[in-house]
Amino acid sequence: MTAPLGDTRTHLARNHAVIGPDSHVVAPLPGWEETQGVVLIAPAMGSAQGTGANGPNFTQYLATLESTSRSTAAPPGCQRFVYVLEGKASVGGNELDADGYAWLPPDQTHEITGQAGSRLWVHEQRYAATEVAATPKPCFGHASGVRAEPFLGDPAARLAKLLPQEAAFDLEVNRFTFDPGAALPMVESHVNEHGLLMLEGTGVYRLGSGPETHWQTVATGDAIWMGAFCPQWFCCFGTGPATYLYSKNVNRPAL
Ligand code: UGY
Ligand code: MN
Repeated sequence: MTAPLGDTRTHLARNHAVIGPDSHVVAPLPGWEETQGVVLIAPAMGSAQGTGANGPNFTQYLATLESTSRSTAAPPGCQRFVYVLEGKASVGGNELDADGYAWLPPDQTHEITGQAGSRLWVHEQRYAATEVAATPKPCFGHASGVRAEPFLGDPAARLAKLLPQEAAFDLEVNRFTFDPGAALPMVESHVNEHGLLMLEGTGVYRLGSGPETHWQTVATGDAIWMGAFCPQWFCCFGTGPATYLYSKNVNRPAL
């Protein structure tokens, strides 16, 4: 979806944001060698509002690889999740093709390289250690190997949780697929934040409440930040299914 000259689909609000591909500005990625990318979601979004509101507690970005691109670490104390959108990448010695993914624990050196033209979605977030479990070891998988379950009993809305459902993880990364006409069964509002990337299809997202309510048609490539308690609802429309990939902070006390 493009926007007319001087217009944009990008929308910033106090507790949510939509970043449309029409407003992407490609730049060298800090922490990566010879790699161009686009930061979709970052803590700086909070100050962009000028309201003193909290921004996101994580960063999500797109990386486009050259044959010489390389990264060896996330920022100190941060876990890293890498999802291959297109092409092939080698992450921590594991060869991943499209829809393959990797989770890397904080403060552990690793190497990421890949074929020229490959595109990665990267999520970085400070890891919150817990007394109940040790920090997990690196974890690798492919979306095709994860069973998608009906969401709250609806077989037309199917949720695949890519990371192990264990207390040691303070992060979920999920793939959510909706058939045309399928929707979230309610307007959710929860303490967890989300960072989302539309992988395929079209739909409408409702974000916020009251005078802040924003309805946005979304399509492949759109990114959305939903802050804590941001009311949220999605319905898929169009001729085919819609799938999005999203993060959720989990398993840690709210206080
Ligand atoms: O996991 C979730 O909270 C999910 N149901 N939210 C969403 O899709 N916006
Ligand atoms: Mn949610």
